[in-house]
Amino acid sequence: MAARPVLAVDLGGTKILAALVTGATILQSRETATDRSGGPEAWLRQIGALVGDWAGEWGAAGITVTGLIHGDEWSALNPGTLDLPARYPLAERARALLGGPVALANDAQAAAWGEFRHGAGTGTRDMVFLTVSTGIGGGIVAGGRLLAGRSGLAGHAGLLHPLPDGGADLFEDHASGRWIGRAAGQADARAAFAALPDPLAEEAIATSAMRVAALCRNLQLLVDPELIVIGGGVGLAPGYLPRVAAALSPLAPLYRPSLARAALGTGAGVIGIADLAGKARQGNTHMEESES
Ligand code: ADP
Ligand code: BMX
Repeated sequence: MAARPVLAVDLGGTKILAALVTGATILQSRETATDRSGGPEAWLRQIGALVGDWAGEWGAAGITVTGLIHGDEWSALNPGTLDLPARYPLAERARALLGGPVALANDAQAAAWGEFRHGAGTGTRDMVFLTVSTGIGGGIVAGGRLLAGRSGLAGHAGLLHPLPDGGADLFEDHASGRWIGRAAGQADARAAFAALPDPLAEEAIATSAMRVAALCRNLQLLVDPELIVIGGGVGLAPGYLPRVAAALSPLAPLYRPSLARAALGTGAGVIGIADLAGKARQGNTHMEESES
């Protein structure tokens, strides 16, 4: 008998997306705005309200979140992206909410896995995924394995320090969707894109794209992936990826990243965590599994 779908949730700094997923197919999905001033209990209640009437329709569950997943615990690394208490016991609370084990992963790592398994990264062995969204997240697949790293940090490109003497400054605070909204004098990045060709919006979006291009260049030197896949609300917005690509075009081929738009679009995270949760259901609880 075919396995039942996986209940997959992607909790970001701006939106919560819940879906029933089989393989690369999103059978149903629902979305709500993240209650940014609430806390983890409020966000779990939001998830409960989104998925409550799907009870009985799924056979495994996974939640992917902005922030650090280390074992069973969830912490913010940049509270500006989403503020939550350190070492929140997400595995235990999610299990209580959904009534069974719940696979967990960072949102960009899960999206990297989704794009590798079913999206733009199919057929590669080494790829990097970047989400340009509320913050900027990253995930690395190397040799067909999703890297979590020693503590779950692997791929956290948005937390790079932009300048050696920049103190606590973080890269994403100079390029993310939150930054674009502020720099463009708009409510958020979506409004900045809608305001184009307003010069302030144009400058903010172009500057973000130029900085993300520099990030891609550095990632190429560190990982030398076959592909850098770009997703997230800003990364997928019309005109953003072409601006990043244009900034990279003068580079010599050795250093120039191959860019691709996330083929799974905004569904990369839920498709990735669904795959990881499906592996866990089969008794393969190790989250950094190779494709086989
Ligand atoms: P999350 O960060 O919760 O995963 P998103 O990937 O949607 O959510 O990223 C949110 C950011 O993307 C916000 O800054 C938002 O304004 C921006 N954004 C969302 N949709 C669009 C769009 N269609 N065009 C431009 N920017 C968008
Ligand atoms: C931040 C960090 C990452 C996350 C990335 C993208 C927090 C709360 N989040 O760098 O873990 O992957 O933002 O998150 O520290 P998003 O909400 O923009 O998708």
